[in-house]
Amino acid sequence: MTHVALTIAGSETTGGAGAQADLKTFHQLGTFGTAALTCIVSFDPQNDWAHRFVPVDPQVIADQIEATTAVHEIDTVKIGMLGTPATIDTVAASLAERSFTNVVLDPVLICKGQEPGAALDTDNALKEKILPLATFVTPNHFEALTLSGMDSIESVEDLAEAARRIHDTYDVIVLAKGGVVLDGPDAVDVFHDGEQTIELRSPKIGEHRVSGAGCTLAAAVTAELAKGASPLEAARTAKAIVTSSIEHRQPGATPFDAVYQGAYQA
Ligand code: PXL
Repeated sequence: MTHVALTIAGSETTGGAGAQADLKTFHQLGTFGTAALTCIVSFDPQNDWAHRFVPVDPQVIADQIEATTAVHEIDTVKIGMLGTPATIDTVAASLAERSFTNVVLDPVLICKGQEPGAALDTDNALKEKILPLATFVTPNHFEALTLSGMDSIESVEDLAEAARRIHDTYDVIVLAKGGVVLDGPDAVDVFHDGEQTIELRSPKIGEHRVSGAGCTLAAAVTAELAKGASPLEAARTAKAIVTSSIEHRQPGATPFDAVYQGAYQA
């Protein structure tokens, strides 16, 4: 039987990010993908591709999680964009009711198109209610700053320090993403599990962000953990599929391209 992976995430209809990216990643890595949608994002072509954001009714989110966990045996779940404090309360309650072995959190903090005030509430709720339930977290540069409380992250050493602080504060395995933000020829991620700190490197492919890279990384960690990989093995495979997905990116009318997972071979 194929291992099942669940994503609790938003829909990004153009297929680059969100649940769409998660499901493609799950499939490419040989897991049976399922999704509970938390919100629907539609970029606005009349307004510089701003995010139009519509939350899914909290009861409907709870119903989806109830349905898929009743149908399948699921021990590994990814959490992507939640977007509102009410969604966070619902997802936190659903997670607490079921004891998933692996809860992989992509701590999507700020989404363009949201009110800054609402985003702050959401960020705080995510830290208070979801992070304590996570076992593995994948912050980008900005999220690593916010979660570690550091003033700046300018080097791989800083990123490693942030990963250690986040681990020590929240008792989670951390895969912190340097992406294109840190200078240098490589895109560097830092893995830290409380015992070892390991740099994962691949040559940068251009200097531009590609939509869905973060979603793909966390989804790939989720798929690999669902299949029984160790956290470090999962992180290495995740780095490899993200690199491939950026290499094979899909252009569109947006100023950013979108990842494509379909060319990755293990
Ligand atoms: O890449 C972050 C992200 C996650 N989830 C959804 C999104 C986005 C960015 O557009 O729309 C639903």
